Amino acid sequence: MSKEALIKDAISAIKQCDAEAGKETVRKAQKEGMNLIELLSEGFSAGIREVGDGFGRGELFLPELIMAADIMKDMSAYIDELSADGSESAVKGTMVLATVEGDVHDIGKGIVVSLLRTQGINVIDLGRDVPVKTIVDEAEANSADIIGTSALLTTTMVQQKNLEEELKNRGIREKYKTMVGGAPVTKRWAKRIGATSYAEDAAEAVDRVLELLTQ
Ligand code: B12
Repeated sequence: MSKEALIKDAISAIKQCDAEAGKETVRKAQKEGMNLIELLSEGFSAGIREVGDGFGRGELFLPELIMAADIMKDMSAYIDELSADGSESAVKGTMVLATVEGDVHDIGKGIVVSLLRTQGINVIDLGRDVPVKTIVDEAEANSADIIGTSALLTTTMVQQKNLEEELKNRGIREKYKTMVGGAPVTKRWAKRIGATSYAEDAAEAVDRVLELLTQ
């Protein structure tokens, strides 16, 4: 089966809210030797965006969007399970990662977490809707090297700025590298708020994190 056909099936599994078809596609892709992270980003993620667009146009209802988002998370977890080869690679650094307060979108963050873990980064996933104070407390408690935040709403992006301020107020800004991401977040925003780094997607996040850890 071609890569294009597998991607098409992945998109359709999300649109049909069919977890079994999704898992079957993952297994087929693995058999074909396809990179499963690619299937996740080009297939399943594209599916959830299409469902979101349909919801935006009023063609789908919220329960359908929520169901599709749940299937998307199942697919992400399934790919994680299959990708874990049991071998412990040397830990290259520690990063805390959270979706900011007021924001429940955690699918993209989950993909970033999964991909970083495959690259030997010790990622402490704080979940979603996490207050800035908790993020900083956890970074301190875990001696993190990097603090990453995800924001999917234009109204919650400001929490990424609040994080920078919280670190400054505690006199510990220089201790950490900070990294921001999420669909509405841009390189320009990162620069404006004084974040150390920005990445557009999970693959770029890995490159940036590895760079930050060697600086
Ligand atoms: C799924 C979804 C939901 C699900 C979320 C389920 C979940 N567990 O995540 C549900 C149904 C719950 C939901 C709720 C809402 N949603 Co919504 N949702 C979406 C949707 C369709 C897809 C988001 C997604 O998962 N994308 C796929 C992932 C893989 O992509 P990603 O998140 O961008 O992540 C990638 C990168 O951004 C990056 N990245 C992400 N995080 C990080 C972090 C770091 C550190 C780095 C480096 C990189 C990085 O890497 C990821 C992988 O490559 C989008 C529409 C869209 N087209 O994006 C709307 C969207 C984000 N939602 C929107 C809205 C408005 C809402 C609601 C307010 C709706 C409402 N009126 O109730 C609520 C908000 C509730 C809240 N308080 O958070 C708007 C936001 C508008 C805006 N700009 O502010 C969007 C854009 C829809 C729209 N067009 O209007 N939503």
